Amino acid sequence: MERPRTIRRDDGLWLLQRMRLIRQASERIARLYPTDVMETPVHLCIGQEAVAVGVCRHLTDADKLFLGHRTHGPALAKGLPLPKLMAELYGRSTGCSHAFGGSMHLIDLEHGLPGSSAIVGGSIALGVGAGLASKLAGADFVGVSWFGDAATNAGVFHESLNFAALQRLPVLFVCEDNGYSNVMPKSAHAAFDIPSLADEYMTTMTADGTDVLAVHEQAGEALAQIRSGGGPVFLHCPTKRWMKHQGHERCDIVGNGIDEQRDCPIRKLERVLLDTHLCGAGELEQVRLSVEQQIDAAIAFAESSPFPTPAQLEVV
Ligand SMILES: Cc1ncc(C[n+]2csc(CCOP(=O)(O)OP(=O)(O)O)c2C)c(N)n1
Repeated sequence: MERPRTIRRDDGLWLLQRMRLIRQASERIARLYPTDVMETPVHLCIGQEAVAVGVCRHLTDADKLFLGHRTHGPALAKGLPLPKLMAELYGRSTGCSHAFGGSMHLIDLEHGLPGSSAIVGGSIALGVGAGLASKLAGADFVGVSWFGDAATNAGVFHESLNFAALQRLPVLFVCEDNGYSNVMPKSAHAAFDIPSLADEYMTTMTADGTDVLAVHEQAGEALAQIRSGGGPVFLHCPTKRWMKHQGHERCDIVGNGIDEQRDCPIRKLERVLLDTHLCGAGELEQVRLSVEQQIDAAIAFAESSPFPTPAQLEVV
């Protein structure tokens, strides 16, 4: 389907700012990581920013987002303050999980991030639980289960989709499908087509996960259906992971099909903003510079924060 190439200026700028925040923070983490200042493994999402940002533009602080191991992008898109993320990576007590979580266990209750799971597939039932809680309480928040393509192999995936569909729960399932489980291609780990299988259970939509306008549009439709009581929706977003599965290096899988010029979600959005005269080149550069300043400040905050003490283990 042909995607719209226009967007409201406030939406366009928000999407650009958040994607730049995720991209530039990730690039900075990649540069710092080999110096051993971070007390945690990191799974970066460079190239995948459009999925996080396009979905989270439609979420409120009340909506509960459950993540897996590749957390930084969706957490920042949902509203986790960058200084609290950086401090967590640096293992400092001012981190969002008081340094007891690390990159894969980010918590920010104020912004609807109750927790994440390093167990592949572990986030899926948690989003369903939040959807069930919302329904039972007569509340209007949505549970969001966020996972990669490999998580669809887990038994809990099928149980969760089945239960959410039967109970018509307010749940959005987001499959950020980068085509790999670590270095294993999808053809070697899934004997099924993910959206076809999900479609057996519920309304299923697919959006190009390198195109933030496509994700933004489909996620908007999905959440409108969910919020109006129409039951759960599965959003499948094929995308590209530019980095190795874990750590600071670029992905070197032969035949991974990545073209950083063609596939860059930020370049794609900037082109639309320029072509539609919503922004000028100077303004785009201002966004980039302002994000660099935010990153500098976040790192200074992390570096100047204390490490946790053993006594803090008992009070958090
Ligand atoms: C149950 C379980 N099995 C294996 C692992 C090791 N592991 C960590 S990440 C990963 C790949 C996950 O791929 P996917 O779910 O597609 O997410 P992506 O890393 O591509 O974002 C694996 C196998 C794990 N953490 N949990």
